[in-house]
Amino acid sequence: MNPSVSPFHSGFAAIIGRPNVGKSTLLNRMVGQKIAITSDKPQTTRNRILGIHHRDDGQILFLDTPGIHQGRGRLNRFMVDQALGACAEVDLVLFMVSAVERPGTDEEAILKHLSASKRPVFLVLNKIDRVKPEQLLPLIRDYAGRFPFAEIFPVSGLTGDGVEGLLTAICQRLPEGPHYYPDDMVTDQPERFIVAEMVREQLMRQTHEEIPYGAAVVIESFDEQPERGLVIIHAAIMVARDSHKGIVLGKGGAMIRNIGRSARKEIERLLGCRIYLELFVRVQPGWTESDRLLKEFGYH
Ligand SMILES: Nc1nc2c(ncn2[C@@H]2O[C@H](COP(=O)(O)OP(=O)(O)OP(=O)(O)O)[C@@H](O)[C@H]2O)c(=O)[nH]1
Ligand SMILES: [Mg+2]
Repeated sequence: MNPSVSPFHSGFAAIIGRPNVGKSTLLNRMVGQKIAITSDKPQTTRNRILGIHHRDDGQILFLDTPGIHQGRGRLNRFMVDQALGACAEVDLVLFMVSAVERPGTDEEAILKHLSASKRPVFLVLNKIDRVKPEQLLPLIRDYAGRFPFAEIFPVSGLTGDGVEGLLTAICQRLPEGPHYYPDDMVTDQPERFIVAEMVREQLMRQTHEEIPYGAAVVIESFDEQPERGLVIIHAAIMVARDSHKGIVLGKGGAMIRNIGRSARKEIERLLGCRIYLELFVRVQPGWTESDRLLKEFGYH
């Protein structure tokens, strides 16, 4: 970092939007490291996740949030509260939409909330790699007619197109401020949390229908053995029904072995050492509606 650059800008930017528009993919790109899990299924992210972008002229503290949706139940309510609550605590809101779809009632509802929050809002039109340039302009006009966006950025979190310009503009909008975090820190999430998320990512990616939505992952032990260059992790996959247990285990244990193998590779990349990962499945009927269990599984 170049200490002679001044002034230094720093502050918070929340990324909000419907599920599956690409918020976590963009967060990972802006942070330069995978800290948030992603999948092609909606409602992948469940917690607010801090990701830090460092640059010579500033530090941007991003809050990735769960997709805002109409789902009922306590877990869903927790997720939407996380997202809407984030808007109240930041300097800037990035409202992300998919360039592939027209705005719908979900977008309208979110914009209504943003009108009340009084923060400057950037429109981030994501997935532009999937549309022709001539399709973008009408969409931009449509959104610009619905809300007084401070700025509008077409980007692709997948290819990185447009992301540098977005980062520069965000930094310029932030107030002058200190280095809140050391230069080598990309998130404040504990390693155990990210590890549990990486197991859950594979559940999101490899299981179907209601199973990933009724699953949570709890790290039961995390035993670092630096002399062997090894971390031994025991994690429990909580499922909502007896019938889900057999599906997560798979025929002869094939499914849980695949989940474990894929998660282990990601965790080894994250922690930079060998991992021994042991997975179990436990049935916890109705956990998504129990305040006590939601809290126990990290949703509080
Ligand atoms: N083509 C394309 N796909 C993208 C882009 N960004 C994200 N995706 C894909 O969109 C899907 C959803 O991405 P996520 O980053 O998990 O979306 P999210 O908004 O965080 O979703 P929730 O956490 O469920 O709210 C994944 O399959 C991504 O690979 C993009 O710029 N272009
Ligand atoms: Mg997400």
